[in-house]
Order: sequence, then C-alpha cells, then structure tokens
Amino acid sequence: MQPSFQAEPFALPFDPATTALVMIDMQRDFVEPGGFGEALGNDVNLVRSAIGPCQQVLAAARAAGVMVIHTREGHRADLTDCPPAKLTRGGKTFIGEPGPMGRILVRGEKGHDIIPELYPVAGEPVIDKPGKGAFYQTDLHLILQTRGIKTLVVCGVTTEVCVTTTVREANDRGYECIIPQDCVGSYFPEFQKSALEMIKAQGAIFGWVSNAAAISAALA
Ligand code: C5J
Repeated sequence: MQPSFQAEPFALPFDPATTALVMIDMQRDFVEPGGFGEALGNDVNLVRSAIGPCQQVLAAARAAGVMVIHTREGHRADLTDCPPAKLTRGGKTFIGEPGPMGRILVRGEKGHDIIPELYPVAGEPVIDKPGKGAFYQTDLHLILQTRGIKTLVVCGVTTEVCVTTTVREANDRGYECIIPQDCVGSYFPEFQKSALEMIKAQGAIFGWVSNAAAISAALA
C-alpha cells in the first residue's frame, strides 16, 4: 500500500523515491543573534523552536533515503545580485554591512551558513538563492525534475516569507507540498498561524500542513 503523510486538510499519499525534504534558510543569519533576522529588529528565539523538529525530520529523511536539499538566502560579496529595493530595507543593520557573524546575508560569511544542528552532509544539494522563493533565479526546479521529484516536505524559516513563498512557487510548478508546522518558524506567531491556514485552506489550495512526528512516522 502506498504510504501517506497524515495532514490537514486530508492525508497526502507519497512515494519516498519521488519525495524531497527542502530545508529553507536554516542559516545563522536567521536563527542566531547578530544576523539578518535580528538586524531587522526581530527576536531570533522565536524561530529557534523549529530546530529540534527539523532535526527529527532531517534524520528520518536521511534514514529513509529521501532526497534532502538545503537553501540559503544571500548575495554575492559585491551585492550585484541584490536589488536596490532589497538593499535599502532593514532596521539597525543592512544587507552587506558588517555584523558579529560577518557581513549580513553575504555568501561565504559565517552568518550566511547553515546552523551546525542541521548542517548538510555529502550529496545534499545546497541552493543559494537571492530571493525569498527558492525557485527564483536558482536551479532547484532542474534538480528536482532530474530526480523525478513530485512531493516536497518543506521546513525552515521564516514561515510567511521564504517558506510559503517557496511553497507557492512549487505549487504552481506542479509539486505537492507539505509543511510540518513545528518545523517552521516565524518572528511573528500570528503570521505563522495565518500563513499555514492559507496553505491548507480551500482543499489544500497551496499544500498540506502536518507535523514532525507524523512526517517521521510515515518515513520510518
Ligand atoms: C526573510 C527568510 N525572512 N528566509 N527570509 O527575510 O524567510
């Protein structure tokens, strides 16, 4: 019998061979003090609750042989790929300026890298993206198509920004997306609640919502 993820608004059947875990932007810049998230005036402690559940789902995906992909939001050191409209927005510190973890949201800097708790292992593609959506100006779609991937388990930060932007992009490209709600984090809990409701509303108009325990159990 085909396995399925328990989810809302209804269970989602999947094939492990055509499923990928996409870990969105679990970078120091978003989940540790001194990065981009804090520079925007946010309390990073609000998103750190997603780390443990993400570790659980990551371990389950690796054990099941499910493809794992990581993304990082950030820019070239010369900022030539950062639109002025993005560059000029911020709070205390702006993209490209020095911070305690190096230049904010710049590739190669300590803050730009993925947190040690969820660090990629050999064979797991890392997608560097200049925008919020992981499909915009990246080779993510090509990589997924090449592997025949149809279903995406999407985790990471932040829920209403890069996570659901990516889910909306993926949905339009024909992927079935499921978000474990404890594996995503937002600096604004009320935004997270609304963002996840929007995903699963109207008969899963953008995708499904589940949790780490259900995803891990289905992959076991
Ligand atoms: C933000 C992201 N929140 N990764 N980026 O600016 O969600």
